[in-house]
Order: sequence, then C-alpha cells, then structure tokens
Amino acid sequence: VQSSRLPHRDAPPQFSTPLCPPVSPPPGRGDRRRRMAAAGAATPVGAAPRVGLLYDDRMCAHATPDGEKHPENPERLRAIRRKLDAEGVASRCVDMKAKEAKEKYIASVHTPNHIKLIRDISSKEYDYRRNKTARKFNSIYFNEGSSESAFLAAGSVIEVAEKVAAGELSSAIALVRPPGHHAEHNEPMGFCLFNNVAIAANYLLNERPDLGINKILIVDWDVHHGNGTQKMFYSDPRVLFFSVHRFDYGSFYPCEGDASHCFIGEGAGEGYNINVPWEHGKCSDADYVAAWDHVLLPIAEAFDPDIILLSAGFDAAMGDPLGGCCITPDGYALLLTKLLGFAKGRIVMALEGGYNLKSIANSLCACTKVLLGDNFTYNSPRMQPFESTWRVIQMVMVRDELKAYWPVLSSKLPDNVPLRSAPSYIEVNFIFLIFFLVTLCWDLLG
Ligand code: Q9C
Ligand code: ZN
Repeated sequence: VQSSRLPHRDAPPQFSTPLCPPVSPPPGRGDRRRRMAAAGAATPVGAAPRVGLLYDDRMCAHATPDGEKHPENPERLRAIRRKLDAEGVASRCVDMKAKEAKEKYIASVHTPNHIKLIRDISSKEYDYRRNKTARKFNSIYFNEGSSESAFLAAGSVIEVAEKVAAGELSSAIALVRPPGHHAEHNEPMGFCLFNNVAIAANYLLNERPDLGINKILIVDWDVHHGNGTQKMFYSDPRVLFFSVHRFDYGSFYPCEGDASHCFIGEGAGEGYNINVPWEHGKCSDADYVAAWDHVLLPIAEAFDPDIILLSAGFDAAMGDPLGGCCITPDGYALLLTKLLGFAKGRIVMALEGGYNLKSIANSLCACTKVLLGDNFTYNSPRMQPFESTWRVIQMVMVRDELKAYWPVLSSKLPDNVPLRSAPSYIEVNFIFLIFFLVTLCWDLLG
C-alpha cells in the first residue's frame, strides 16, 4: 500500500484516504467526528455540505497595461471556472457574488496612503504615470481595471468568510485576483495589491464579534512565503499563521530572511507564526504530507481554531513555471482533507498564486470535490520525502524552535522512514559555469 511509503502516524479511519491524520486526540476530548457532530457543525452529519463558490468576471479586468505576457493573468480565473463547469462541480456549489471591500475594512491592515494609491491607480488622471508608479514596487503592474479587481478580491474573501463563519455555508472557495499574501502594510508587492486573507481575518475578529470567531488558523500553501500576512499578525495570538514555502536558503522569492523557521512571532504572538522553509525545489506530495502530519496538524489540534483561512496558491503544483515543486491534484485534495477535521470543517479557500492553467484548474477541481464531500482515494506513484524535509521538520528547525509553545511537537518522529536525497542541480551549476566563462572572456577582451 502507498501509505507505508510515507511517514505518517496511525490514526482512526476518519478519512477515506490511506494516509492518516496526525495525532490521537488528547484524552477526554473524543474523536473529531463526534466533536464535529456534537458541537453543531455547519453541516449536519449526512447532509450534503453547502460549499460557496465565488467567481466574478470583473476580477479579470486587472491585466498588464499593454497586453504583455505575464504569469498572473486573467486566464487563470477563466481556466479554473471552465474546469469546474466542465466537471459539473460548479453547479453543485452555492453561487456567491463578489462585493467590493469597504475602505474601513481594508484599513485594518493597510495604510491610508496604500488604500488611496490602489483606489486611484486606475483613474484617468493616473494614466500617464501608472507604469512609472508600478516600477517603484517589486513585481507589480497596474492597468485601468486594477482598482476594481483589488477591491473586489478583498471584499469577496470577506463575503465568503462571513458566510462560513455564520454557518450559512459549510466552506467556501473565493476565486480571486489579484492575489494577496505578499501585500504589505504600506506597499503592493509580488503581484499582490491588497492582502485579501489578512483583511478577511481582521474583519471576522474585529468587526463581527457576533460570529464568535476568536481564533483563526491561516494556512498558506502557496509556494512563496506569505510575508505580508506574517507581518500583519506577528504579535497577534488570535491568528496562527502557518506558511510552507520554498526558501532555498533565502534565494527564493521574496528572498527575505523572515521566511525562515526562526521567525516564530513576537510578544503575545510568540509561537503563533510557523514557517516551514524548504531548502530546494522538487518537493512533492510526500514532503507536504510530512509537514502536515508532523507540524501543522498537531499544532492545529492544540490551537483548535474556530475557522481556517487557506491562502490557496497553486504554484507548488506539478508543472508550475515559477514554483518548481510537484504537488499533484490528489496531493492538494489530501492536504485539504486533513484540514477538514478542524474548525468543524469551516474552511475558506482564497486563491493566491498558481501559474500553470491546467495545474491550477485540476488542483482546484480536486479541492472543490473534497469540500463537496466526494470520497476520494489517494493513489500516487511511490514518493518519499527528501532528507532535507525530514531535517527541516525534525530537529534543528521547526520542531525545536516551537516545542516550548506547542508541547505536542515533542513526540518522537518515526525513525525508519525511507527518504530520498536532495535533487541535483547540475543544470543550475551549468548555467553558472557559462556565466562565469562569459564574464571571463569579457574581462580578457575588454
Ligand atoms: N526576479 C504570488 O505567487 N517573482 N506571487 C519575481 C523577480 C515574483 C509571486 C521574480 C513572484 C511573485 C502571489
Ligand atoms: Zn506564489
């Protein structure tokens, strides 16, 4: 059986996958399914889940000003929508309407200057300096549709999060762009204008005490570090931010040291920021499952969130031109299934990155089916986590750093797990060699 190839803990058959959720629940709390049923989960046991699906063509208006090719383009949303329609899953969801975010909600995470910039950037008066303004930022473009798209993206995540928190929906998917997790307090960055997920989290915590959301788990599985989101909740223990991303010793975008495992939060928020920084690309389902089973899920169990907001980028998917990792659609489905055991299954997925149209469409389709309650079995080629993954998870990194805050992490990892060695980067070294030779020739000639 495949499951024996992956490191995992034995657990009761809550899910119809051969790979299992992490830890046995603490004594006296009962298993999750009973807890879910007893606590009045949004979906009564046996009933079909109500899954919100938000798609709005107006978020396709944000595009490069002169039609230059760009990975973060409107076709991303359309490709996903087409796939969900073709597979007959869109019609099984509850259709949600996009809504522009009110400025006062955006102001919970962004400065007045930042909001003003994004509000005005698409106006006529800005036409002649729009490109110049964009160049002041890191990996940003603007056009005459950017403002509306940005306000709709933020408002849409608020909208579905509110409905899920209120129990009107079991879970939801917001197909939004521009993405959000790189956007900082006072600057757009990395294709992101407003931090959609952070805005929605603040809305639930600060604007809607009536919904009873006191603890939020943000899971960021986009291949890039969620630098903006990390900063926004760095000293806030109400929000547990978990990001798994390529780090490559600081050389992977956004190339900041604060994506490392050492950044665990500060003040009251110490211990509530968790980074799992991969050392290289080619990470697969096995690596992510290992991070889930041994880091994220035990902590989620202890934190016991009221809702989960998922910064759902799909640029760690197999075939992505930027990510260089290889999560399969079934891999995403499995990771999502494992999250469904928490927060009474209240999960809000907000699209972040993901640049291979086929990969993002297939992955999102698999995730939607999970939320709709379809059974699936994880069948994949045999894959093993990297040694580096084990190292990142096991000792030096995440585990030791956070043990003090999450005693549940102290349990011993299995030690007989088959691991594979790091991918070789012959191609990369070859490029550096050529570069070196060209530079040398240049010097000799000049
Ligand atoms: N040499 C998201 O996935 N790459 N953003 C810039 C510069 C920017 C990714 C490379 C990647 C941003 C939401
Ligand atoms: Zn990304």
